[in-house]
Amino acid sequence: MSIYTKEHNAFKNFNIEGEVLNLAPYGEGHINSTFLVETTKKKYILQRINTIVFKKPENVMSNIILVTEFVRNKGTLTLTVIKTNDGESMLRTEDGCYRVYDFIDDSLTLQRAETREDFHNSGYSFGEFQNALSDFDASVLFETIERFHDTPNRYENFLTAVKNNKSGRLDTCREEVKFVTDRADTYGEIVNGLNEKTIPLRVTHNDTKLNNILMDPVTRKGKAVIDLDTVMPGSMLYDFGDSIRFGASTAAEDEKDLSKVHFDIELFKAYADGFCSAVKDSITSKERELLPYSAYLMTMECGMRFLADYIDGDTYFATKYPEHNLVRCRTQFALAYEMEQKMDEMKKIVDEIFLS
Ligand code: ADP
Ligand code: GN1
Ligand code: MG
Repeated sequence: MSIYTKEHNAFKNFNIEGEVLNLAPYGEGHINSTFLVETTKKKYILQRINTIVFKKPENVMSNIILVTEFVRNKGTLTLTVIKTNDGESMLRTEDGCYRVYDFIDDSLTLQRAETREDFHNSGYSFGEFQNALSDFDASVLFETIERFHDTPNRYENFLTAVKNNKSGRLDTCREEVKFVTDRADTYGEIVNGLNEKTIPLRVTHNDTKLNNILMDPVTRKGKAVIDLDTVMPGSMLYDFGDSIRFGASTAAEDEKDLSKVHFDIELFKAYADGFCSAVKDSITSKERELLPYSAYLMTMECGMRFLADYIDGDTYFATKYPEHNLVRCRTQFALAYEMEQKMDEMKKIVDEIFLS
């Protein structure tokens, strides 16, 4: 019998075609447990939703059903939720909440852009995804994670983690903690702008890592935007900044050798070109001005989240070894530091994009 018996048992409750041939872990997400299931007829994605992160998974599924129906009606390829035999969008079992999607075949998940063109294309697709949601009624959406990109609030939570030092690891990361506290006065611009309404609130993806988009292996263009758990009202700047954080690095998010981790300004330019060409008709001058800053901010925010989780004892992000979150936060801080040095160059690139 397979070691994934619980997952097999859960999968049987969904309205699937064929008999299961294989079920195995899949992908490199940090939040949900993802499995590829091959049946005699088709392939599916089975996920156990992380209910520590998503406290109300039924709200997540309600958002996903609404958003996918909306964009599908506009002709966009998107996730297809497979219902349970009882017609529900997820299954609650003793070991957690499961959902099933159709596997989107003939697609690539990139952990790193292989060429600048790949990254440019992902920027265009994330921009287009936002356009597709521009007339979506945000009031029907649940906030699946409260204050998800509220960086000042993330900073407060970070300070609480430092104060409590639950894992006793604080002495192993004093330098990293100082890197975050030294920059305390830089975290508020987007949240303040949203509150003061100088930055528009839009429906955004909020987790625009390169591995949250499926690419066409032939054309190398974005095929489908996935991982829709955090689609919520937010700022376009979150989507832009988070993509740069993950994708404009010369190394993996968990590279241990920091001499390999650099912020690649050419990749920044490629993504900015793609994203801005998609949102050129809707982006405001304030948003334009803050694009470079958003890259820095999302990188600092993610770094402080990794570090807080390390200090808390790894309760949020999936980790493969005890220092994994510490290694991750170091890459983020290395990138944020280089972004600080290159801020003027980034601004010039954005200005040139809008002049051309
Ligand atoms: P997490 O929230 O843990 O990041 P994701 O929903 O992003 O989980 O899924 C993890 C990975 O599984 C993705 O990066 C992608 O490679 C793959 N994946 C998820 N859904 C699909 C799908 N419907 N078709 C093909 N691949 C998928
Ligand atoms: C998580 O789900 P995944 O792996 O695509 C996280 C993001 C972080 C990212 C860091 C719901 O993204 O916010 O930026 O890890 N998602 C959630 O890699 O917290
Ligand atoms: Mg993901």
